[in-house]
Amino acid sequence: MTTGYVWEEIYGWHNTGNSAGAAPAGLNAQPYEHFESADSKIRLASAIEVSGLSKILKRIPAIQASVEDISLVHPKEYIDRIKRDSATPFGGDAGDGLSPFGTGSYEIALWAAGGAIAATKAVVSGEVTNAYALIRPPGHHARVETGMGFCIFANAAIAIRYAQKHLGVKRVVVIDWDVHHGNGTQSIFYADPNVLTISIHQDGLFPPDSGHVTEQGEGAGDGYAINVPLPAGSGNGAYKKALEEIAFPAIEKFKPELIVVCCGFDAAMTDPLGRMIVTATGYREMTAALKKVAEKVCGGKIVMTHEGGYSPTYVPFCGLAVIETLAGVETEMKDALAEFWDVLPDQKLHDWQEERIQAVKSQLTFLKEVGKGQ
Ligand code: 9RB
Ligand code: ZN
Repeated sequence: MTTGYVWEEIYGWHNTGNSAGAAPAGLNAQPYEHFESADSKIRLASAIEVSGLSKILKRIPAIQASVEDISLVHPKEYIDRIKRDSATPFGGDAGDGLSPFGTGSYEIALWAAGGAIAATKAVVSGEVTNAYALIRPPGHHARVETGMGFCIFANAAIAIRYAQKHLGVKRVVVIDWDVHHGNGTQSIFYADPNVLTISIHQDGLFPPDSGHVTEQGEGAGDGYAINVPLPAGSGNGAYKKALEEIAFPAIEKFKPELIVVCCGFDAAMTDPLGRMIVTATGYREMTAALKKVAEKVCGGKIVMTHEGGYSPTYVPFCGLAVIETLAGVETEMKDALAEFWDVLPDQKLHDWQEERIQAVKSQLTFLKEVGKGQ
């Protein structure tokens, strides 16, 4: 069993510039770093080296995705616009005014999508059992015609379309446990019954008015989108329950050939953008449980693509926990905060969280309809 790992130094060079976090900086707010800076990613990559984990992983070199690859999801006009703005000294914005990028980010975004493709190729070919693509800029908010929410190209969706076109893969499940709704990925596959998208997110966080239980797909894809909006404050118990009650039965019913995880760490404690309290231990358990399901349905084939997660000090512990678990090892680099945060009373599943999960489950046509997805 081998775990693949993608990381390229150039991902750290994607420049989101100055803002006051996510808000614009100016006379109203003193300029500071943008939340989606390179810090949490660079520090995770560093922890992977210093812990010794990188010696156990199989390093997969990213490729730069071609325009043809990106065109599997995005129209030429959008790709051209990003290329043009990225070539200017000031860069541009991917589309929603919240997704700034600097000079050269077009090429870096090609490397990010190509990192997801390379990881997918390695898993599908059997070169590795599973893989983690630590890529940047993120992708799960990017829609066909536009970037949004710090995302430029839809990395995971592009890799899935690539696998369908070139690698003989047909049926894929995307599970998105970033704290925000995976709206971009969902919209790309909304009418597609071959890709089941599952997003577990903080209810109503971002994008606004998105990720409701009622969004379940359309046309031939009706039933093949699942949304689990959890109340703010959810922790390890609620996330574990959402996986066990909804995501895992859906995966077992759908029987994918490959599972793609849009892996954000912004549902973690101390994330500045999320209000959840998942710990590194929680991420470790979620990954271990998912691995078991994947072994049952698709030979353990899991590709994870990195999404959000903005705590520079805690993301490394969470990322290590996930990648160690994918690889079936534990390093000596331990979450120093586990003794405080794993035992918070709110890590236990609360009644209102369980009620929400059961209410979501009861509304999902995919889990209701016998025979669908077979
Ligand atoms: C602003 C708004 C946000 C808030 C959160 C994200 C998270 C992305 C992520 C992106 C943009 C709105 C500043 C709405 O981590 N995805 O995984 N921006 N939010 N209006 N305004 C003015
Ligand atoms: Zn996020």
